[in-house]
Amino acid sequence: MNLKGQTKLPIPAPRQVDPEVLAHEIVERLTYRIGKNAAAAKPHDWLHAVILAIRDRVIDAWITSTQKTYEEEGRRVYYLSLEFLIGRLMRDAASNMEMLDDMQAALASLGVDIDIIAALEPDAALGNGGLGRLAACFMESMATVDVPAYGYGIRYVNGMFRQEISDGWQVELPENWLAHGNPWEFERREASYEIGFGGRVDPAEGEDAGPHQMRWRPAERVIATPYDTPIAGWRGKRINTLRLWEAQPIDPILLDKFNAGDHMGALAESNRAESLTRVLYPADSSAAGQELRLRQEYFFSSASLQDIVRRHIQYFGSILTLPDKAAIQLNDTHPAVAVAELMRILLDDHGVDFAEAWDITRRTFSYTNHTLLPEALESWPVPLFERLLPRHMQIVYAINSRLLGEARRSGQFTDDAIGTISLIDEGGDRRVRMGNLAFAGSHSVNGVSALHTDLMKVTVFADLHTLYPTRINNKTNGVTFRRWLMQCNPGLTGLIREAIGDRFLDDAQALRDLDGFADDSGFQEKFLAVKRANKGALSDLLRKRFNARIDPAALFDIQIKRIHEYKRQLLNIVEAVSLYDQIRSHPEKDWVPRAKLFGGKAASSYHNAKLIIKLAGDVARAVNHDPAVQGLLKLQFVPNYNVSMAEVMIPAADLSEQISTAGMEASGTGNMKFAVNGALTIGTLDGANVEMRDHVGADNIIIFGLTAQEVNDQRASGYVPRDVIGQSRELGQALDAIASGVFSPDDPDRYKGLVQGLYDHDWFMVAADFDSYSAAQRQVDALWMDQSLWAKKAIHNVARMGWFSSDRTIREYAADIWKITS
Ligand code: GPQ
Repeated sequence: MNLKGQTKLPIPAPRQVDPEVLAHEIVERLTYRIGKNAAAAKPHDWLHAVILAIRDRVIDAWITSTQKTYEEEGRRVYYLSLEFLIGRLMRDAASNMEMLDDMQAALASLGVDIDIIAALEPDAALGNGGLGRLAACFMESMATVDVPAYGYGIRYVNGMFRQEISDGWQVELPENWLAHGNPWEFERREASYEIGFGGRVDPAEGEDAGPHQMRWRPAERVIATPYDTPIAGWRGKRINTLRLWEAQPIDPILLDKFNAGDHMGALAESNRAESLTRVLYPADSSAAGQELRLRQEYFFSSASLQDIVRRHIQYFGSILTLPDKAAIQLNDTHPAVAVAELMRILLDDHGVDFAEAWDITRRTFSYTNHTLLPEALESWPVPLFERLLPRHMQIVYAINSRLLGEARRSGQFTDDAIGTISLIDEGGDRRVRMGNLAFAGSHSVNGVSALHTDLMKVTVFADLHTLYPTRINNKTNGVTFRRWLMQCNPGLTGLIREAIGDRFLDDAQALRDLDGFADDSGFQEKFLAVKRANKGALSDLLRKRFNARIDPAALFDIQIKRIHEYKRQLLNIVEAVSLYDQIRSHPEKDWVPRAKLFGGKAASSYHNAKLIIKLAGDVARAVNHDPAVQGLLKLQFVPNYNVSMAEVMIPAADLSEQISTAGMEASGTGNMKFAVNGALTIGTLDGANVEMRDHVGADNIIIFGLTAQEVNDQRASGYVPRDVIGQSRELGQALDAIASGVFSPDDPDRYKGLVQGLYDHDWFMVAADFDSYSAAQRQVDALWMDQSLWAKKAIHNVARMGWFSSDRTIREYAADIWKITS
C-alpha cells in the first residue's frame, strides 16, 4: 500500500497523560492483554502492563513520525551496526514521552513501586561495549534532533554473555533477554528478504546485459525477517525505527527427510539458518575471525541494503537517485561488505554501468572508524570470502583495479604504498581488507575524537589519506544526557533544575549556567549530598547483591569498561597494591579512605584479560581482610558489568579512571558519562580525554603520563621497561609482591608470566607511566581533603560537559556527512 498523497488517514484519538488515566490504562492492559486482575498480578505482569501502556503512546507518535518522514521526502539516515547496546527501555521511553512522573504516581496509586518492576526488565545487550553503546546513544539523539533515521542490526537471541565470577575467575553464561518475550518489538514479515551464500556466478543473459552484469546463483539461501523497535526522542518529538534482522530457514522442516526417519537431517537447514543470528560475538576491539561472523556481516548488510533499495524505488522510482535520499553510515567495518553488496545490486539487478554504480555507492556510504589497534582491523582470507561470496569477490577485484589504477596514475606512491592502499593484503595468506574497502567505498571517513582522527591520517590510512586528502574528518563522540544524566541521576538533575532552570533539558550546553554556582558553598553542600546519596544507593546494591561492604564516606574510585591491556586495569591494580603497601608502612599518615571499584567483561579467549580479573579479586581478598588497612582501602570487582549497572555506578563515582596508554583509546564515552555526573577524571591525554580537558579546564581534571607522541618516541627509541622498574622502588615492590605469590598463595606462580611481560616488553607502558600515575593519585588524595575545592571542580565538570552530548555529535554528522538540515 502506498501512503503517498493520502493525507486523511484514520488515527487513534489523542490520549491524556495524567496519573488517573494512566492507572486505568495499566489495569486495562493487565486485564485484557495479560489476563490477570490486580490481585493476581506478579511484578513482571505489572511491568508488562506498564510497558504496553507506554508503548501505545510511543506508537501514536511513531505513526506520526513515519508519515512525516514520507511526506518530507528528504534524505534519510541508515545506521548500519552489528551492535546496539540499548539496555532497558521502559524508563527511557517513559521519560522521553514525558510520562515518567505520572507513571510513577499511577503505579503508586495501584500499590506498585516503579523501581521494583523497572529492575525486572532485561537489558537488551546486543553489543560489547563502547561501539554498541554509541550506536544506542546515536539512535536516541537522531530521534531527538529530528533526523529521520533507521538503525539496522541483528536481533541476536543471545546478546552479550552474562559474567559470573567463580573462585575469582570469569565464567561466561548465556544471556537470554528474549526468554519471556519482548513487548517493544514488532515482527514485519512483509519486509522479508532472501539472503544467498556460496554457489557460482554466470554471465547475465539477455541482449541488453552489460559487460559487468552477472548472475549470482547462490547454493544456500536463508530468509531475513525484521523486527522493529520504536526509539523515542526527547519529548517524543520524533520516533525512529530500530530494525533488527532474524534469520529463518526457507523450509522450516524437510518433511521428506523427516518421514524417511532422518529427524536430525530434517531440521539441519533450519538449525543452520537460525544459528546465524543466534549469538553476538563477544569480540571487543578484536576481529572475530570465524566464518559465522562473516556470514552475520553479509546477512545483515544484504538484508538492510535490499530493504533500503526496495523502499527507495517504491517511493522515488529509480535507483539512480539513491544518494539524494539515503545516507548509509557504516559503524566500523562490520558492515563494510555492504559496499560490495550495493555494487552487486546496481550492476546485476539494475544493469547500471560500473562507473555510475561506483559513483552512486560512494555518494551513499560513509564510514566511522573506531580503533587503530591492528588486531581489530578486519580482514578475511580470500578463499573464504570467495567461497561464501563469489560475486562480491569479483566486485572487490574490480573496485581494486580502479583504485590501484588511480593511485598509480597520481604518481605519488611507491610500490609499497600501493600495497597498503590495495583492498587485498598480499603479505602471507591473501586477505580482503575491510577497512580499505569501507574507505574506498565512502565519501566520508571519520574518527571519533580529534586525537584519534589525527592519528588515523598518519597510521592505518596514511596512504589512502594522501590519495583522498579531504575524505577523513572528525566527529568526536558524545553520549545522550537523557539516559546518562536525567534518568540515571534524578538527584543531580533536580538540583541543577533548582539552580539554573530547565533550559539544559533541551540544550545540554545550557549546563554552562551552573558554572556560576561552583563557588557557592550552599550549592556545593547540596551537590555533595546528592553524590553521597548516590553512593549510598550503590553501596546498598553491592551489599545486597554481592555481600560487599563499601563505606559511602570513602572516595569512590571507579574503573568500568571492557577488560583490555591497553585500557590498563593492571596499572590501577598495581597502584592499589603499592598504596596498600604504603598504608601498612606508614599507618601514622593521614590516608584518604578509598573504595576502588572495578567492572568489565573479558573476551572469552583473552587470557591476560581474564588473569587481570582474577588478580583484581586476589588483591581485593588480601586487602579487604587486612585489619591494618581497615576503613582506608577497599577493592571490589563488580560482576556482570552492563548498561544497567553503569546507570547506578556512574552517578556514585567520585573519581573516574580513564588511564589507557595514550594513542590507543579511540575516544572513550564512559569518560564523558562520569564527568557529567560530577566525578573528577584521572586520565591520560588519550582519546576524548584531550578534548574534555579543553572543555572542563586543565585545573579540573587530573592528567598524568606520556602523550601519544611520547609513547611513540619511546617505542621507537627502544623502551626498556626493566630499567624503568629498576628506578621505581614502589613499582618494583608492588610487582615483586604480585609475582612472588603474595596475593595468590594457593598458586604462587599465577602472575609470574603477567609480571614478566611487564619487565620484558610492557607494550602498554604500565611501567613508564606508573610513577606519574601514582603521584597523580596522591594529588587526588590531597584534593579530597578539601571537600569544598573538590565540589567546586566537580561542579565545573558538570557545567562544562554539555558539548559532549550526542545531540551535538549527531548535528555534526547531519550537517557535514549526511547533508541534512533539521
Ligand atoms: N570500540 Cl573497534 C569498541 O567498543 N569496540 C570495538 O570493536 C571497537 C572500538 C570503542 C573504542 O574502543 C572507544 O574508544 C570508543 O569510544 C567507542 O568504540 C565508540 O567510538
